[in-house]
Amino acid sequence: MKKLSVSVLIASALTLNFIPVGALAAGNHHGEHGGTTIGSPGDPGQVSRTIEITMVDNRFRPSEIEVKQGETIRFVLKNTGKKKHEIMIGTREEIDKHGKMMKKFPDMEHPDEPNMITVDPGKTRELIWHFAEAGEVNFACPLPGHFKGMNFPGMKGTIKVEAK
Ligand SMILES: [Cu+2]
Repeated sequence: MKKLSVSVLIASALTLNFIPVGALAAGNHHGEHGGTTIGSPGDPGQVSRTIEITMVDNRFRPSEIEVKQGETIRFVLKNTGKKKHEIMIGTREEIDKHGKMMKKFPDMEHPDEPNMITVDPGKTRELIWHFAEAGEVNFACPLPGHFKGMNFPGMKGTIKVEAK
């Protein structure tokens, strides 16, 4: 029974964490926040181009990516490492917040989110994202040990969104 209560706690932590990410993205999309916006989940029928990213233990290659405002990118994530990796697209703050939660619950499994997927070793998966506004969007693998925070070296990267 003890195990059950731990799962419930983790499930609540997840729900609490994921709601603000979606809410923030939606808010930005409607221009309510100004400043940096991460964009929104992309429509597979509107893909402008494909960018391949390789996940190794523990880096993204490449880690610096450039896109143009308005583009919808199909990211093809190939995990050539021996460990499971994730990619989370977000602002620096969102990623750091999620990384801290992962440290508290290192063994948790979570379902895919529009801005976050897990890729098992040897597997390739896709994430489609629309970049609505110019600026900087960040990504990272928030798993403990892979990433210490956006201000530290680790499994993270930057997407520069060039103005139209
Ligand atoms: Cu990783």
